[in-house]
Amino acid sequence: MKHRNSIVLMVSLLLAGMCITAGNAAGASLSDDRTDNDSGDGLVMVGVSQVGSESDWRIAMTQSIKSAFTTDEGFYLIFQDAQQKQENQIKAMRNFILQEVDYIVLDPIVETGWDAILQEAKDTGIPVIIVDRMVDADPQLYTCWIGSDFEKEGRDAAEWLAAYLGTEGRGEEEIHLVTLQGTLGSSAQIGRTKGFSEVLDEHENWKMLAREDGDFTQAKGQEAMEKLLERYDDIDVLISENDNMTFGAIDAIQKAGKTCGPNGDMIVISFDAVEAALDAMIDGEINADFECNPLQGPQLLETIRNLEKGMTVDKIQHVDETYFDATMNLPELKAERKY
Ligand code: GZL
Ligand code: ZN
Repeated sequence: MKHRNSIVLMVSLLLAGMCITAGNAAGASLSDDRTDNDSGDGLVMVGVSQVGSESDWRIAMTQSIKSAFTTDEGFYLIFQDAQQKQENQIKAMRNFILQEVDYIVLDPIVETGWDAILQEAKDTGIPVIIVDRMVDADPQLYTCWIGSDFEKEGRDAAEWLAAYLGTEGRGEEEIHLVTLQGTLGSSAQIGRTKGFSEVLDEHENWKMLAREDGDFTQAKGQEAMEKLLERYDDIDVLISENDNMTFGAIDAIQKAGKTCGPNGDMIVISFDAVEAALDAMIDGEINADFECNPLQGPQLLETIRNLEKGMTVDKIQHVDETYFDATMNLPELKAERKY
């Protein structure tokens, strides 16, 4: 892939004020020119449009990308945090096109609204790689997608609950559930809700009382849980579609004078399995947590490397994931994890 040079530098300097960080993982200043590195090739320029910094998971994913795409590895990274606004992502992508980056990486906050900008990138011949969340657009408009199987996460959580209730002798009991949903329309929310619902429908003694939008943040998770606790006095299970909403919900549960976790009034099932959530599980506040692996930087780096060599890459690439529950040796497992 030909590498861009002086136009980029001029345009980059113009964009310096547009809160777009450029340069290598250490965020080298814009004045660093992109002259040849030791190997004599120019640096491969990658523009990344990230959802935001709304959760521990997101911070870990951002770090994974920044530590993969360094100048030592032959890359010039331009990283833009959209503060959870789709219009900021589209603006950033337009800037990347203007700068003639070699690749655009998009983590789309929601699935819809991307056709036009993806077409613009395609028309300029810039490959777009989708990471983490998915777009609802013509697959011809992007090279590949790297991320989690969100529906599997949701199904696995429901199947864990069915097994757990069985061991607790509550397999036939009427079970009252509530759900805190992530950013509505995001593939993580769509997939987790859909996957869980498919198994929910197999248990006629499970009653989903309500689903509330917690937007994947701790504050909104707490607010939504407070509303649910006011509305329902018999909640047996909370399904929370990410750990940060779970942290907010636990505060709301405890403020309401109730308890949660393996020895509590309420079973809590969460998603992401970030470090702070494993701590909460060790403290007995969460029953099970379904991992969503944020360490996608290395797989993204390998994919771009392969594309640079002219190889074709798999259109859909799932990252490996597992789950944790209170029966496991969590301190040991936590020590091995990178996030
Ligand atoms: C999932 C990712 C979600 C996380 C949340 O891949 O898109 O967004 O589960 C994050 O923590 O906000
Ligand atoms: Zn009940």
